[in-house]
Amino acid sequence: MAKIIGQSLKNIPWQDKPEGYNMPIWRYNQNPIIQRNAIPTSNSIFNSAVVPFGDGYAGVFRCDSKCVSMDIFAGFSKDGINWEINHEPIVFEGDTEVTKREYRYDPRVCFIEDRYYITWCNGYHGPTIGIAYTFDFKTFHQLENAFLPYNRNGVLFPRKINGKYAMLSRPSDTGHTPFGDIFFSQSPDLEYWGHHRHVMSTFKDDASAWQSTKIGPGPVPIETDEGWLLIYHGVINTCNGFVYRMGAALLDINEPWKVIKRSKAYVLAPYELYECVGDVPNVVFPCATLTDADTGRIAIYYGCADTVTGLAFTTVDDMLKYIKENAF
Ligand code: BMA
Repeated sequence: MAKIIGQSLKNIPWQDKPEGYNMPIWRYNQNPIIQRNAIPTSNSIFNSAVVPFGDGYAGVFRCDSKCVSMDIFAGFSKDGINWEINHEPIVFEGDTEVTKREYRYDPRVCFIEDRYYITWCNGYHGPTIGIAYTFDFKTFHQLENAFLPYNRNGVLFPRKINGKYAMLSRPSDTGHTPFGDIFFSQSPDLEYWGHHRHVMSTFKDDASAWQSTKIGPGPVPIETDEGWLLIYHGVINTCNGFVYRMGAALLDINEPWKVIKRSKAYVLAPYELYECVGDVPNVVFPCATLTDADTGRIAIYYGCADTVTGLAFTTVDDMLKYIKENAF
């Protein structure tokens, strides 16, 4: 039995694996949990992140407006399934050069030490990684952008590693990025990032074609007694455009740029109608997990077809077994 190293979360959203199901991740049977028009101004609500907060949950949600302007909104839930999302986007305090909004999307939320950090794709003369923190999901303090443009998918580790804050990211371009590998960066203070290390690349041949165009980190990595469990997205370019699937890998606990094992088979792919049909078809895009260290349960929050938000379930044992069985 593998173990999650972390807190217990007795009220984690959960459904048992359906009888006879042979994939490591199964969907909530009432998906999608957040509809595209859950707030009055939204065209779509997807690629969003949640964390335990108080006796329930809080989250940061990507809501694209009916002008198709991308911004991030705070929200709250008692059960992790039914969400109340604020009708106004997050207002950040901080240096106005940095808080000046171009666009904001694809948030992640990570609790480190005493506060919640939000990272997101932040427009600053091109996409880069915005960072902010909050204690209460009411007041948000924005820090310096982590990198020069162009970068996307900045994902913090939930604790310092070798005395440094740590982040995964995916250097990119100004457009829809027809390339992309995952890198690891370290910082003494969450402002100055360096000691960059390559973590993993795409596969250019037939061995794992679903991740042949680009890959990017998804939810905050999950600490286990066998290494960091990383769930990520992988993309293939087809005659009808990009298809986004979910993959998984196990990273070394002290040197997370070293990949211990990586699955060549995807762990979740767009199969259901709400994943295959929407503003951008054929996209599953994971941005958050909730975990319960007592039971090994994992709840995954993911964007579906750039339109709605889905919930899915797995366990640390299911994931590690599948990664090992399907490793290169
Ligand atoms: C990526 C990001 C994601 C989006 C995905 C599919 O480049 O923009 O926000 O879900 O494309 O459109």
